[in-house]
Amino acid sequence: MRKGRFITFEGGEGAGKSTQIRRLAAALRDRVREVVVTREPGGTPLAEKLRSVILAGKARDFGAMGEALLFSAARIDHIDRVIRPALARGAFVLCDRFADSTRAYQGARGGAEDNMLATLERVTLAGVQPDLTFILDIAPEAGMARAGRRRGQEAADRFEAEDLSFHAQLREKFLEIADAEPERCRVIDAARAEDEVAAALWSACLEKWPSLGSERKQWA
Ligand code: Z5A
Repeated sequence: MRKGRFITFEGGEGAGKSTQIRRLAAALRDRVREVVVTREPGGTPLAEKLRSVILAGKARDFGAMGEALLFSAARIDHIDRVIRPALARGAFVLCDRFADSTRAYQGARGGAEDNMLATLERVTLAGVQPDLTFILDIAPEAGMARAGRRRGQEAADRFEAEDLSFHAQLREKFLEIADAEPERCRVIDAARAEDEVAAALWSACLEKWPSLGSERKQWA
């Protein structure tokens, strides 16, 4: 039985997802018994192996649908071994990227067709849906500049190396997802200072789960 809460973080490169997950996890740990922080692609040994293959560009020749299948294989392992058990224990699960990234990245630039991705998503998730999704929105130029500064001399990975028009399309895709699913998604202006973004995320959590504002530890 599912008792926990599932929050996903989505958005373009350098939007600040990892930074904000750390901050939200710290805020939640004061209030809930268990917080699980995880990421995609990855989160299990098997899924991390697939992550290395995909981000090195070794699966690129399979095309967008082939890459979507690999991301989904990694996701099934992640859901089965980490996410579903954590939700069953009553944990808050915070995940850096999830199924919306497949919709956006593999669907961008006329890649995999939306209806094929939707079918794949239904099979892959098998009912494990996020309760809340933060779409960290930032102009791709600004996000790429942040990520480039952090990367320094390291080579760009499979997706970082795509051009600006690809990243602009991703932004549109994420905003379309938020428009289509307003109950689940909150678009957060991620161009602001870190503290302001963190405050916006926290207030969205309080709006969704008002009892998080009480002093007592909960979600036993
Ligand atoms: N992918 C896919 O195609 N299909 C899928 O189904 C899935 C994924 C699940 C995974 O990359 C790639 O896989 C991803 C999509 C694809 N491709 N890309 N690109 P990843 O996990 O390695 O990278 P990422 O998800 O794109 O994250 P990122 O580039 O590491 O960015 P981030 O986590 O959003 O940002 P950050 O690390 O928190 O911050 C970046 C820098 O900005 C850092 O130096 C911070 O200190 C700084 N920062 C953060 N916030 C701020 C603010 N507010 N102001 C100023 N500076 C800030």
